[in-house]
Amino acid sequence: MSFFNLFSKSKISDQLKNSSQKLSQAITQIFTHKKLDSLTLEEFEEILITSDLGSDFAREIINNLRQKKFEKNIDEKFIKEFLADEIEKILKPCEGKIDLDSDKKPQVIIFNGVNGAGKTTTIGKIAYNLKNQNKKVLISACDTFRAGASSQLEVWAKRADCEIILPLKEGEEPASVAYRALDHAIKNNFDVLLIDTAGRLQNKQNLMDELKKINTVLKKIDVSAPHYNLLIVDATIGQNSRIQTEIFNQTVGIDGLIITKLDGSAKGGVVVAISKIFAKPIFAIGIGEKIEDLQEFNAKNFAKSLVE
Ligand SMILES: Nc1nc2c(ncn2[C@@H]2O[C@H](COP(=O)(O)OP(=O)(O)OP(=O)(O)O)[C@@H](O)[C@H]2O)c(=O)[nH]1
Ligand SMILES: [Mg+2]
Repeated sequence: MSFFNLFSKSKISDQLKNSSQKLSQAITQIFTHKKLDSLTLEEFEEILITSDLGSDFAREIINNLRQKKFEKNIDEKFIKEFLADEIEKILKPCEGKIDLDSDKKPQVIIFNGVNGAGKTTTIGKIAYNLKNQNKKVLISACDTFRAGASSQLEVWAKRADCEIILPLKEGEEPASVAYRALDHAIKNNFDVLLIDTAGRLQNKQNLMDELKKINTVLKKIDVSAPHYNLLIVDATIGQNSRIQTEIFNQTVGIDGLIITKLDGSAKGGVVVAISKIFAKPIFAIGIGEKIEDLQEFNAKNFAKSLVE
């Protein structure tokens, strides 16, 4: 059992077109009629960095190429294949699967992330998907901070046809809502509890502490909870996502990522940079605003789509 019995029909290669066009055109330009000399390699390194693939990855690729002895002119096709292979190697260990078949019920999943990353939307998509796999799904609205947050989540809960636990009053402590939700989920034999949290910048210490508190309170009911702390990352912010991953990880321990807004983003390369540094599982990718716009993360497809 995973999030994905219902696959989004759109192809990741279409979604990553903006990322891949930029990279591909640049590669074509520098590798046409050129020898693999150090100037070409420098230009290539620059392209990899501006494509958000990350400086560590770029350096490694260039060193790797430098050590190869090429007799004839190198062509674009070779470079693209080589690059796609290297990207796939980095991404492969990050293909993540959430185990929802565990005997331990409910499986509790907390959605963390900065403002507007796509937490609430992603919960809607996942709830819908799991519901369609006959799972009993409870949603908890622990974003009690922003007016309108609960009603936005309620709309998603209705679409997905799932029950929701709402704050009793505006500004109720998020940890208190989470507590009530887990209590309800256990008593009513739910399979999965999805917890929405308010968006927060990683440098707001008091808000980060609030996330810790949600975790602590859940453990009072079930020491094994939460089973997953997910970080929802907006791909369009590019390199900024690295620092977010680091700090959220330090605060609550991130078990995996969901990377959103890969549709149309020209910054798909950042998935490689994040994977290279954190090697965290990527449980899903968001490729649109609709309820079915969530996909399983496949390293090979992603690598190919990024370079093609
Ligand atoms: N194109 C695109 N838009 C997305 C995706 N995921 C979410 N969005 C949009 O991003 C915006 C913010 O999404 P939310 O789900 O409200 O984000 P959030 O993290 O809950 O935001 P806060 O609660 O304010 O922190 C909305 O307009 C969503 O429709 C995606 O995969 N692709
Ligand atoms: Mg939200």
